Amino acid sequence: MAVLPITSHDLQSDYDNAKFRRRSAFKVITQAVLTSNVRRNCGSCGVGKLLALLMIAGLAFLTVAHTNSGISAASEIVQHINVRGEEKVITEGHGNAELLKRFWRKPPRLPPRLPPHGKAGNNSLAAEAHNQQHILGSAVRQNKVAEAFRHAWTGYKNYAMGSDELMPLSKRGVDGLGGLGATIVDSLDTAMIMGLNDIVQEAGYWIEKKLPERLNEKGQVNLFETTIRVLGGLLSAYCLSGGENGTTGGWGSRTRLDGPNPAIYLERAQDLADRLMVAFTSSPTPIPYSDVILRERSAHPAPDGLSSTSEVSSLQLEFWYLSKLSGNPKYGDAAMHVLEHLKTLPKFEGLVPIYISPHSGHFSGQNIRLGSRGDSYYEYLVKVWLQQRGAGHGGSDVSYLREMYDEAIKGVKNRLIQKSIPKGLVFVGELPSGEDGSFYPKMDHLVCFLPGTLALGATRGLTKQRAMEEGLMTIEDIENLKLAEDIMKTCYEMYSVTTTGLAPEIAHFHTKEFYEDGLQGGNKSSEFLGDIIIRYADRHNLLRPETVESLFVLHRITQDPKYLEWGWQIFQAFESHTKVDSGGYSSLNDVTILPPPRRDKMETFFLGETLKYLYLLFGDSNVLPLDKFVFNTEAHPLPIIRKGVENDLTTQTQAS
Ligand code: DMJ
Repeated sequence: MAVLPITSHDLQSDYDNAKFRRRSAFKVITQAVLTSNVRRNCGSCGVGKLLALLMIAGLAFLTVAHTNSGISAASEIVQHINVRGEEKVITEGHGNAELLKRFWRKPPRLPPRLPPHGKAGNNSLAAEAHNQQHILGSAVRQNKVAEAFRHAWTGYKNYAMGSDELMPLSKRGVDGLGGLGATIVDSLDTAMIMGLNDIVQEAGYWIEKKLPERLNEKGQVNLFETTIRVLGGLLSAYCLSGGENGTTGGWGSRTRLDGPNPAIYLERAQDLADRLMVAFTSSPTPIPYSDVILRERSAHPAPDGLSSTSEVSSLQLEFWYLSKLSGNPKYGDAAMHVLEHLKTLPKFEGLVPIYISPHSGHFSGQNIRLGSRGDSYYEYLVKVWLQQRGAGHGGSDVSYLREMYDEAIKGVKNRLIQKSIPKGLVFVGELPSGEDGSFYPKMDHLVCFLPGTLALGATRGLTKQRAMEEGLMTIEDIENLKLAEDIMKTCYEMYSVTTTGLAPEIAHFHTKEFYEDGLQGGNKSSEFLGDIIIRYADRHNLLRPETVESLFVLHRITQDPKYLEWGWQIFQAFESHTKVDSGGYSSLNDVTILPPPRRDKMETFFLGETLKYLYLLFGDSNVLPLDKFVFNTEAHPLPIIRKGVENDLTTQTQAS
């Protein structure tokens, strides 16, 4: 029997013709018979005519049944969208019923796509309608991210409240960061931004009641981790809850926040910082020791005697802001002294080795990279400059930071950027043996902070459009923004190339000099399978934020809607593969196989950073505007201080 084709074109025409009317099943059948190919074909075929009519009637019945299944069908569809936004073939061999169901399934309702910037058309009504649709789609996505945050928090609260991290598979807590309830403090400002007041209260009251005894009793912590996660989290909570006056608005929130008096957050921050200060004061050089015993107020170098370059240079946003809030310059002085010292050290085209000795004050070893132990050195050069350039540190000029940053980025472009083969992904490699050694095409996922940092540096947090209009961008800025977009694409492809749609911890890139066979990501439909090499030891995913962080910044700055789609795909992949039914999300041991084996840990930065950046990505760009706030390296927003408002920092968070 000849199967009569009903093409998507036919279906589309019917839909278009009946846009504003619901049509009955009877009309569907009669119209199909009278107007479609069926009528023409059936004219010359008696048996065929009968079979065709029966088939159409059957299909119409399925349509009605499908329509009636309403919400459940819609949610089923959502589950069947794979990470590239296409319909997924669920399993092979589902038989005719499944085929018919799929054939008649409405196209999945993806949140609306924006047209490329500036192409919305001249019709302002159409543009407004489009805008409304976009806002709606964004709200749906933001809700999904907020639900994910609640799921993560609930798992933590049920099984690990008060511990640093949740082990979601064994349903217990673990103190991997010194025992200060790191997940609580890291999560608090995310809950504030999402307007989840019950969580704000739970976290806030824990900080009020329990954190003091932890600070008194707990032992060893890492200076950097504690500063970025705990000190940064407390300071940001203080800022977002409106400081002493307790009113919000200036950062874009419309929600009144509950929880303790915000002054508590500042008090806890100062108590913590007073204990951490010993890392600076007991070192013989401006380079702080890496470890602090909080209850003893003593500090120690790491076992090998060295500090990480990124760690000693990523404390300044937090300590400096604390000085401004408390009126005590000692915090900012100590932290800024590190950068002033780093300025004097010899570098290689602005690039620096990943270790530094607190004993000698000099860099140690040759290893240069923007991945682990190097990353946030480059990030803080530009962020501290942005934070303080309008205010000055004790009247001093911070333009040296911008100069160090500009020089470093030139070095990155000269020495660390290459293109993969065959498809030409722009990636950032390493110089493990320093300036005289060879280039190594390895890129940590951590390096994916760089697109966001480059974009921030290029426009100073303004949109590209505004920065261009105001003539603020140099040729170099424009080049850097282009580089940001190229590396962003590579970071996205590191997700897209794997079977799960999630990135590995480390990727290697195929170049003329370097190739390893048989180590591909597993997504057969990716055109970059041959470019990205994923070694077995590097296939884990720790729920890290860097890629979505950069997507957020790049979307704010370029307003290119593709970044929304990329972020949504990544979020869906996290949902599909890392969500644990009983609560929380787990890291993965291997992103290239299905189902991916899980790792029993939910890192604090999944709540503090990853979900926060995703939420902000899909939201209104007036919330925490990037020319007024700078995010520390753990995604805690701190205000950019301007001259004239130094004595009243809360004005920035209160003026709506
Ligand atoms: C976070 O603690 C911070 O983003 C840090 O700068 C790098 N590592 C993690 C997230 O991956």
